Amino acid sequence: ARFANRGVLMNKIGSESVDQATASEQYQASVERHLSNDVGVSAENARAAEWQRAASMAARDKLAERWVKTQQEDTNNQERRAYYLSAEFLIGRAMSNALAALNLDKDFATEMKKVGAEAADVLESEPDAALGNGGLGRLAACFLDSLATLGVPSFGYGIRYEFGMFSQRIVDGKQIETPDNWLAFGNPWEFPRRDVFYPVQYGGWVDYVNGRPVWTPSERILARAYDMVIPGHSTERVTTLRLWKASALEELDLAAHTRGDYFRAAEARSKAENVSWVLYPDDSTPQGRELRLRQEYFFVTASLQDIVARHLREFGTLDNLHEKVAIQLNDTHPALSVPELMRLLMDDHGLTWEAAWYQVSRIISYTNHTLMPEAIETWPVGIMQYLLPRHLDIVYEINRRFLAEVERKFPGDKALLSRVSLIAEDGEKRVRMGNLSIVASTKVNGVAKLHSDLMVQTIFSDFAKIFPDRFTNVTNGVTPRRWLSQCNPGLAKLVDKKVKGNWRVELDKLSQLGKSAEDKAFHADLTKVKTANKERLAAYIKRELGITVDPNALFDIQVKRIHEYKRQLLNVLHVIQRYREMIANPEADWQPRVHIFAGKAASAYKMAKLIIRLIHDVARTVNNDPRLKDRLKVVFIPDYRVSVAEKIFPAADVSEQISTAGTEASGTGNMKFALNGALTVGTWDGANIEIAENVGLDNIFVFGLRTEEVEKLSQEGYNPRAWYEGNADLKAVLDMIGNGYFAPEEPTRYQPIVDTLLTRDQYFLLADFAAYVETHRQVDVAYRDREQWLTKVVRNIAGMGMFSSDRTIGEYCQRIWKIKTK
Ligand code: HBZ
Repeated sequence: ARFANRGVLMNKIGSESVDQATASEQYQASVERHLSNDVGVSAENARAAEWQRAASMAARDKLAERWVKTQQEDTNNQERRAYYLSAEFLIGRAMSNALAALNLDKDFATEMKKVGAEAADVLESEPDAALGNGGLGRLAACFLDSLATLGVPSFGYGIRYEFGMFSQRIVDGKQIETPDNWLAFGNPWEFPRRDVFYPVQYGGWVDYVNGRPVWTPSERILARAYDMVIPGHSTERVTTLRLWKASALEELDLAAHTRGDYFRAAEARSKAENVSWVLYPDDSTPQGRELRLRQEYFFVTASLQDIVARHLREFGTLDNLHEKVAIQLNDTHPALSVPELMRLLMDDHGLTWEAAWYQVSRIISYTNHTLMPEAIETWPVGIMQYLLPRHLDIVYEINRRFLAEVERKFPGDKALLSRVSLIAEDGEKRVRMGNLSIVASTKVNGVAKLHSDLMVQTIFSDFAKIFPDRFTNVTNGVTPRRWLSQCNPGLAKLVDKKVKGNWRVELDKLSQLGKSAEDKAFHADLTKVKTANKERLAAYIKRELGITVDPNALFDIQVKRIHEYKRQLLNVLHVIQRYREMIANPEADWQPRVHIFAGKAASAYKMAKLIIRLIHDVARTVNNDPRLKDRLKVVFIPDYRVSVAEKIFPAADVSEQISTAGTEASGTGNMKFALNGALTVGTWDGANIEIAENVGLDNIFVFGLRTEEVEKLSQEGYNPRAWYEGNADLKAVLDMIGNGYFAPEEPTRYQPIVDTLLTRDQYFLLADFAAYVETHRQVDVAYRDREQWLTKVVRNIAGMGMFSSDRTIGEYCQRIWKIKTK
């Protein structure tokens, strides 16, 4: 049958053109073939998930052709490649994106109709690949999309976690984490590369034989490659995401098995596989667990061995490695790349220290994603000594040479030496992974202008003095394919009508919308699309939670990881204040609103979990108070993830981006909201500032303390209790929380929240409360003036051109990796 098919195919290729109709028939035939040959069910009996597998396998075949072609081109061209090393890739679903990239979305719909399956259900049955926590991981996924689309010779490297980000269930208002078994039904998108594997070694000791170091490890496992093809858009180019799975060197300890010791035999295997078993579900709070360090080294060494092997295959020498390889460290999680690449070059390939360092420092660059001191990675020297003794030696030697250089440049500054040292000596000795990354890097970048400025003024100010040319900014971006074209087809269609050129790959073209900013007919079209999107989200909320929300109300949305610095709690304070005002004056003409929250809390983060619970208790109280007549609703959407985000962003009227100024490195949700026509209520923080510059200050609601003001207040001695005493509304709101108004069955439930706010309020919620509430009054007024509001909406969309991850990747190519793009 296969050959018969091929005959048909050849005939068709032979004819004038393989036109769309033929490609369409081929795809449809391929889906049906996969359904019977690989999934093993008949079309009559297939369920949504089975069609999903068959349809994705058929798409994957097409991608494989592009993959082979791309690989061939890159091998032939011998241009520099970019390697993006990241512990996290938050991909989400692959299907819609693949179909769009292959231009098969219509054919897929036709085929599903033909066989009587519901296309939407089939797409919905795909599990998310949630191999990341939040912003950092999703950024990596957007970057892959842009690397492919820009045709950059590149690979992403990471870990094939068996279990990704936990699923969040809410029971009695409390978060319950359950394992994310995303591979339970197999992963139709991956290509296991059975011939690609590398040893990964841990432990043991280092001897010096004739002055040369010899590492004798005590443990050895394997890293096996699994590839996912990432398609580009409006191009046949793709990129590769190569993920490593840990496995035992031998599947079975045969000797133990023969002795009848089955437990011992299986033990080695499970111990080895442990390494890639689960994603650490902590966002912006690394914790020094040995398994995490094992994971970091695991994917670093496998990736670097792979890079070196590829280079040797292509060039036969390592002399020009630095000319052909650029490695980007996505935060410090892959920072062991520095000593590991040194080790590979010196110990395995015989380079001198100087020659190896020359290369390493031209290959590696580092992106920082946070200024929060508690989120900066350090590892106890003791754990490093035990797990990676050779690497610790190398780190010490890098440090010795580096500190000698600093001493030459800034003689006698002992305090400086101790601050920039790669080893922290106060208390338990620790390796500072940020410092290690900086010292070895060609470039170090932050992820938005403010963040990059603060980075060199605060946490890395000493390094900015030592290496003034090393620091730079590359403002984040998001892929307009997933975050507009695919998630908001209604709006995409309107944009298609108004904008000349391919905005999907040249997002700057959106600026053409500016001339329609005051066009009433366009406003009417936009309103239709937004209402339909809100209806869709309302239906989802109804289905998931049984809560009815009115699509005509203003949808005010905050979705992101739950973290004190992101201030979901400030949002809640405003909701309670609004509730108070409404019951005090129920007859007033209140703007109906739905306040939507979603996000996960790290499992050990008590305060974040308590905030989730408070949101639920406030929701219960407000949603059931008849005096409000449904004009105020509060909704917490559980299990926030990429596929849920795709339903949420298109439905927002107002986007909440309210972190304490100076704390949110960039934010990328802020960009997705604005791109989908929501207006931002935001602090002067992260990329909000650049969004304001691009959409115009009249079209965004900025409030609250600026970074300098926060700093000043802190210096002067911030006393939150004074703010509480000084504002009757604020006092009433906090008293309601503290008195158990929202938890009558357990009145002290939220005492810890009130206590931290009154005694410390580390993130200045009380200082920003009044301005925030006032800004929301202005939002209500602005929302009622429909034409004015829609003009602002258009100016937001029109101004989002620069926030494409294509622009971001273009800047990395030009300024950091020195790679040409088309
Ligand atoms: O990276 C986020 C920033 O908070 C956000 O502002 C920025 O837009 C985004 C992309 O640059 N940072 C993170 O998401 N950080 C982490 O996810 C993280 C995860 C594990 C860690 C440490 C940090 O151990």
